[in-house]
Amino acid sequence: MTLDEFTIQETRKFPQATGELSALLRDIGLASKMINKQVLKAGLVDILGKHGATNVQGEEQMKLDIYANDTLIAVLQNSSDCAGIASEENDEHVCFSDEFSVQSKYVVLFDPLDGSSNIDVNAPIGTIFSIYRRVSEIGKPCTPEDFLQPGNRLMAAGYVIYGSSTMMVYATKLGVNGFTLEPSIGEFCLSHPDLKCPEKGKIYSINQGNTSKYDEGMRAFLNYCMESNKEEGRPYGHRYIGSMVADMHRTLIKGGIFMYPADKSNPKGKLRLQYECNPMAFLIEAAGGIASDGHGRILDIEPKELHERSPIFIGSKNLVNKALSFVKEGEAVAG
Ligand code: FDP
Repeated sequence: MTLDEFTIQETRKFPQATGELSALLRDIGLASKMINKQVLKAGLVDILGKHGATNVQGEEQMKLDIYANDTLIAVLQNSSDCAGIASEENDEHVCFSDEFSVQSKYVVLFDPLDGSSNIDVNAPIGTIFSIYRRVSEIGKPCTPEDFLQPGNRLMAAGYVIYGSSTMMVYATKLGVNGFTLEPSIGEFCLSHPDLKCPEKGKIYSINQGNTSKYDEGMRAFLNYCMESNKEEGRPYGHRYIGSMVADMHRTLIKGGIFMYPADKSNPKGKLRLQYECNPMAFLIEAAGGIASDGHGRILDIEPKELHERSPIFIGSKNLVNKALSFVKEGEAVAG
């Protein structure tokens, strides 16, 4: 079953549905096929490497980042299926003010090419997206409030991973499904129906090189993961690609925990709430896992600004709960 066929079937479950959400998922699928084409030949053409400009986060933009960003914006604007977008690569949101787009009830947020420091070394990278129902008046241009909604109001979210194969995985409240790109027909085909994150995981994923910058609780949890305990199957395996989409894809399929906690240099963590943490939290919760910032549910955070960051602990219930108990204990000891 192709992505298009699947989204149409899902829409039929809701007689009142207009098909707009399905259309948006298909648009994102189309844009990601275009991005995938460039990613595949990145080493052959002059598209690999740095662009020279710096984005709003102060990071150097890569050429492929810019291509991915422009492609998503162009596809979503041309289709008139959404009222506006916000991108990790743009300072402000963009409203689509043509007569059809303003009638749409949705806005889309995306990180066009996440894990971009992996581009030059041929490691997996990805696109992360979120779809919200707008809170502004339909028929008028979208407003900043449309993009500052908590994750618990998401309608759909997901990612595309450009890895050994290209996959699109997305979640709605109905569940999580994965589609693999079949290159000979250029279609995403349902390959991983009704994905569930294993309740018990045995893999921890974190930039362990930052250990000296973590607080007591975090360091104690890492020691717990590394300690031997036959009955509990420890030490746990450590895997870290350094590309959130790739680390999360493994966490979803195999179970485990992915963490980017606060540390001395990044008191709010590194990852962006609206572009990375919320969509992944929505997806992992829909798959039966949990996601916290160390104190509460990621999805319940009220965003204050478009590019804010959040610590994240996400994945299988057993490991996330265990990590949170260590973090809390560490905070209690520190007073
Ligand atoms: P990148 O800087 O390569 O774009 O948010 C960006 C991100 O990658 C995530 O994809 C990844 O999980 C994280 O940063 C890696 O950060 P560290 O290099 O600090 O581990």
